[in-house]
Amino acid sequence: MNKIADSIVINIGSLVTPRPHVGLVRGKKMDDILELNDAFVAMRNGIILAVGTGDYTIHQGADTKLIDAGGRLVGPGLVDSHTHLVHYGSREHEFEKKLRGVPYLKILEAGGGILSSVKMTQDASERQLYRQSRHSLDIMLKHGVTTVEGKSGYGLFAESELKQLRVQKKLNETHPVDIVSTYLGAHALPVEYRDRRQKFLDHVVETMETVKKEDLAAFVDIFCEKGVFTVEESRFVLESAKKLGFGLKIHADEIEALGGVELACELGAASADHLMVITDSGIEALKKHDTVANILPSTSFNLNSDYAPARKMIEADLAVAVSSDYNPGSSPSENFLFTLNIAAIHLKMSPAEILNAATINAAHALKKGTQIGAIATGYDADLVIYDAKNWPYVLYHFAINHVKDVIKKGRLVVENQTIIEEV
Ligand code: IZC
Ligand code: ZN
Repeated sequence: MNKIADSIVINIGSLVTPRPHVGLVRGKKMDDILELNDAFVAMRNGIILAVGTGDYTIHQGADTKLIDAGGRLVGPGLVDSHTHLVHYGSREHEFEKKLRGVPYLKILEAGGGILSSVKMTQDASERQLYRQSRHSLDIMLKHGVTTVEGKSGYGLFAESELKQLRVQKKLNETHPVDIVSTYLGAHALPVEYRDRRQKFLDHVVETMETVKKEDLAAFVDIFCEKGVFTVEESRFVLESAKKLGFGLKIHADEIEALGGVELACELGAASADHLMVITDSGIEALKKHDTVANILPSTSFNLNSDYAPARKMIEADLAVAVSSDYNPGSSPSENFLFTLNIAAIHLKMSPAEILNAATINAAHALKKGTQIGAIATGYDADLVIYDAKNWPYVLYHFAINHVKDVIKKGRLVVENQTIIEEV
């Protein structure tokens, strides 16, 4: 086998990664990562060729480019596995209402919340959506995110749902960050369908068929929540998605626990997301399945609400991921590192647990755990060089962007906090 690299990151003071080729990382094992000092990463054709310590020269040929990490920290590209990336406008007009204590679901019930973003997104052109979302992706990349999941759900009806997903496809093709798309037509019930719920769900399933035909999404998701969609409605949508060959996700136990987590496990969903008010029965179900428990602590921070019981979940041997939930309502920030700061302070997760949660387990939540989420031979060469000496420092020194450089599929795309290469 050819051992000569296109490029090698050298002089890595501390390299941190989930242990290579471990699969989904559950329970106690989440507190274990691999740390190498004086390390290098050799890359060829966008893939990691070798990871080691000391002498790297067996991988060096006449044309090999050396990237000097200057003794800094290097980790895997971060995977943000739950966002509502593509939407138009923002919701600061509801911010004061929220601060005065009006609950999230009350704002939605009054036709605001998700439904105000729906109106803005329906009215926006593809170009407007592309520009706003591209700006968000730039911020994410500069904060170390190299793969992001993005949901539709601000169109509700076929035309604008497909518009969102097409914009996302174009972004995926034209931006260094990889985007995994999820169809979330069942994000809210349009006001005009309040007395015809099943009719709307039929429309969601019909749209799903077009999404499949045009290959616009890998996953289907639903907002299973009191006042939004019931468990039975979720079953109808997710079973239809499964028949069409989609991977499954669910928004569950965010405000009230209805049984969405148990449903996700029964149907073999890749992840169940939110879980702020998860019950013992939900934890039992996740224990027996490979459905990833995807926690979104920025949302708890922003809504000033409960945090998912991460410690209890890890003690129960679950596989936990952490995501930003970036969206214009409950989590309006693309700063994934800040999400990880919150995971440390409020979820009380250890630095090692957070690294596994934001890389390999997040990758498994996207069914990509054998391709991204670790610095290991054969994985995509997605790396972050931090202006820091060690990983705990990044979590401790909060609300700061410690990312210096980002390498995506072997190419330097962020240098000194500036995006230098487009696709
Ligand atoms: O726009 O409020 N929770 N969906 C479910 C969201 C939050 C996004 C939003
Ligand atoms: Zn969400």
